Amino acid sequence: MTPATNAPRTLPRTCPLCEAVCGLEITLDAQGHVTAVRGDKADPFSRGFICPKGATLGQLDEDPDRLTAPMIRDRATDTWRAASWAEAFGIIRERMPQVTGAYGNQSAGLYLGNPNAHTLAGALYVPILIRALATRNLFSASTADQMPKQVSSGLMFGDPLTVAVPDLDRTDYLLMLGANPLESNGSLCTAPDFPGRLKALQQRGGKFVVVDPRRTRTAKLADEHLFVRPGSDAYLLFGIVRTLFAEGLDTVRVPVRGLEQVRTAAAPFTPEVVAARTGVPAETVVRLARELAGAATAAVYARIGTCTAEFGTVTQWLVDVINVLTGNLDAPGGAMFANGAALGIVRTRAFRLGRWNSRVRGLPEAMGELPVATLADEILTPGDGRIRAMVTVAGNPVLSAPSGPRLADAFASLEFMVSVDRYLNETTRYADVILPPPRILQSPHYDFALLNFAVRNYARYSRPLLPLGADQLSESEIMARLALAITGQEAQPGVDPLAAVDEFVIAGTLHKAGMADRRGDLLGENSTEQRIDLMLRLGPYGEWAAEGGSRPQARRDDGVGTAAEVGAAETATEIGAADTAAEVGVAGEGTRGGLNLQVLLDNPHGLDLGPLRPRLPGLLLTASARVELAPEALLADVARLHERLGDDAPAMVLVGRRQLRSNNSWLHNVPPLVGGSNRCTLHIHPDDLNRLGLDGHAVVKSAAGALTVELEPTEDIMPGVVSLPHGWGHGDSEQTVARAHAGVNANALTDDSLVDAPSGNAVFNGVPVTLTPA
Ligand SMILES: Nc1nc2c(c(=O)[nH]1)N[C@H]1C(S)=C(S)[C@@H](COP(=O)(O)OP(=O)(O)OC[C@H]3O[C@@H](n4cnc5c(=O)[nH]c(N)nc54)[C@H](O)[C@@H]3O)O[C@H]1N2
Ligand SMILES: Nc1nc2c(c(=O)[nH]1)N[C@H]1C(S)=C(S)[C@@H](COP(=O)(O)OP(=O)(O)OC[C@H]3O[C@@H](n4cnc5c(=O)[nH]c(N)nc54)[C@H](O)[C@@H]3O)O[C@H]1N2
Ligand code: SF4
Ligand SMILES: [Mo]
Repeated sequence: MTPATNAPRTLPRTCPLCEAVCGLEITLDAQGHVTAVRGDKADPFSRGFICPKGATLGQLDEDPDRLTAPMIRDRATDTWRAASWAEAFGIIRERMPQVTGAYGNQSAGLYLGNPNAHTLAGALYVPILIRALATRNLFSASTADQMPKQVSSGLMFGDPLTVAVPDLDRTDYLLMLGANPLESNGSLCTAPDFPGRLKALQQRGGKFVVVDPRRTRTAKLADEHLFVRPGSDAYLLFGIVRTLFAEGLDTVRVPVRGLEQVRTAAAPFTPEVVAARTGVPAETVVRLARELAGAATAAVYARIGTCTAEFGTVTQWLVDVINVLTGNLDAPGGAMFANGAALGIVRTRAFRLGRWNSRVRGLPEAMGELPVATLADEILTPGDGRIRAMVTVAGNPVLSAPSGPRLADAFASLEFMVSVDRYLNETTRYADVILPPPRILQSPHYDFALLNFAVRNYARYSRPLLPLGADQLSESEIMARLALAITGQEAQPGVDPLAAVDEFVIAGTLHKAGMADRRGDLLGENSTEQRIDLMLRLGPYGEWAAEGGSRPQARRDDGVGTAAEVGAAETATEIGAADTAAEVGVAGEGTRGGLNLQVLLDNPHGLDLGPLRPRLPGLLLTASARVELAPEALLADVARLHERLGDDAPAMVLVGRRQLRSNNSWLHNVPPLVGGSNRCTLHIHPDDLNRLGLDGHAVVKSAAGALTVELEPTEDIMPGVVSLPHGWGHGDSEQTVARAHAGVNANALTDDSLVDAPSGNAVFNGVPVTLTPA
């Protein structure tokens, strides 16, 4: 049971702050205040690892500036007051239907931020909100992040959630581009203690190479670091692909289609040609190809530095092309597919891209979402289908989306806006109503999304460590009530709206699995837990795996999908609710059966489910039942990539950087996390500093905007490149600590008119800028 606040105690709980999913041990005093946070040594996956953010989770959770009651803004005076839940939902129930009644469903927009990939509410209850809004104007942080990887995976494997991760603990050779896991702790590669895992790779005689325009902490640990010109990774990878073919080093071990088209596409990108564009010498390109092919096992891994770039999707595609050509896709020590324990969406049809397009710029839909880079256009451009009301959930796009200040103007012009958020911040300040979730430690936790991208199969469930207060709603219940309110409905007396959602999903899922009579078997102290129990039982390690939804037939049936996806528009952020379906038959392959909620409750420090196992071809959802090595949508962009070869490189370009003690925009109010090295400065090479006659501060100008920034000269960046962290710019914030360490909004410089063509993803890296003395 969820413990009552009574005595000092130490309890295990998963850290919800980043993709490393570390197990923590949290000590609470009798009043429920956090007195200590340590890494959980008994967790078989994270084995006691913790970072400075996890260690200060208590301070974050009890931040005096966090919102503890719903807030309502008076538009006339632009002032806020605390309100009851009844009043807050009452306003939404009145105003939202007025807007959608007058202008139609498309006049409502939804933006889902990053923490939705970490919260249970984001995974299980955001789908009901999406369904209630019934709008195509659906946006998320995914298109400022990993959408290129999902699009390339969708096109190659038939499912955008079938994302290959490096088999970190077994690989002999890792080529890592545009990632800095020593500070980020890893992404689309769930690996607690990523630094320790990299050191272990080296200790067992392996090698890892980092490609980054900055000499990061990860680059310093690496056996080799290569500077690369921002935005040019696709050229580098094509140079490797071409070399693999030219030297007969290609060893394809999985069923593929399109090998000859890839060979043809790669032909123009000789090591010499790509060297000129990337800054990586031709002989190094050749050597990388030989090393990748020659290593007993090898993996290429490319993350956000390469996603948020103009050729993001082509780059992500080439990563997996190399993994295929070197025989390392789906092989131990190579790039493999995790198998999360909770069954989610059972997809039955191959991924399709661009089923519809955005109204203003005609940008393609991907996974049911439109690019956040066109959100401001959709709000500001008059015409039918214009967005006039927004809901944001756990997002701060004014600081995180390209052309952030333009988005702020757009939000200011809305007729109505609701935000679900812990803080009154740069985005939520434009809302009419803010609905705050309770404390982190009052929320249950299961990583529905991230465990599908883990380097080991693993599961861990944490019950809330503290009960809800009388005046609090769980974030799950906020979603259920919000879904009702935006459609003008009110919870019926005596009906629990959250339980009603759960019953609907449970009944549908059981029916689909032909197990309608098993409702009474589900464990859990509430309907949310019963849903989790059902997802675990039907998942690949589950008690009911052989009987229910994860039978092979589930893949081939009528395309309706399980009720676990009821209401789930197929969004990337809903990766939470979704496992890739393909769990199919895995329970029969000697994995641990019998999993249910009780097993996880009995193992509160987490349960190891073994190393990654080969999953092809069963996982493939492509019509050809092969890996599509040369998707047409990507070959079209290769033509564009080729045309760009001749372009003059801009003299100075901007890239981002993540900081160990930040988390995008929202941890800057925790005193131990700001100051010292965690400041918003522009890294610049001393040669550039001198050449441009700069000192102290400079004005940085791009096509989108200008900022005055503090300069921090460092040899650890390529000449011709400057780097500014994102998530800062808290000058007007109500968060007192953050305001004192305000910094500037890097996304005042990034340009929402630029996107990666196939995925519509934002471009944050390689932005042309000029610098002048301040
Ligand atoms: N401490 C901390 N951890 C975080 C976050 C945080 O804000 N702070 N954010 C979380 C989130 S939301 C995510 S998505 C993950 C991201 O995790 P990572 O993908 O590891 O992200 P970064 O640390 O930003 O590393 C990206 C690297 O790409 C480099 N880069 C920039 N442009 C290029 C380019 O054109 N080519 C190449 N090859 N490299 C380039 C940058 O210099 C940078 O070192 O981190 C998560 N973890
Ligand atoms: N220039 C540049 N821009 C970038 C990036 C970059 O590398 N460079 N990285 C991009 C990436 S990878 C990402 S993921 C995006 C992030 O983009 P966003 O998700 O829009 O931004 P965050 O700063 O993560 O905002 C998270 C919000 O959620 C709130 N929050 C925290 N916990 C909870 C919770 O439990 N429930 C609710 N309801 N709210 C909560 C916080 O208060 C905050 O307002 O930024 C992108 N922007
Ligand atoms: S690495 Fe990530 S998950 Fe682990 S303690 Fe730090 S913030 Fe939490
Ligand atoms: Mo992200």
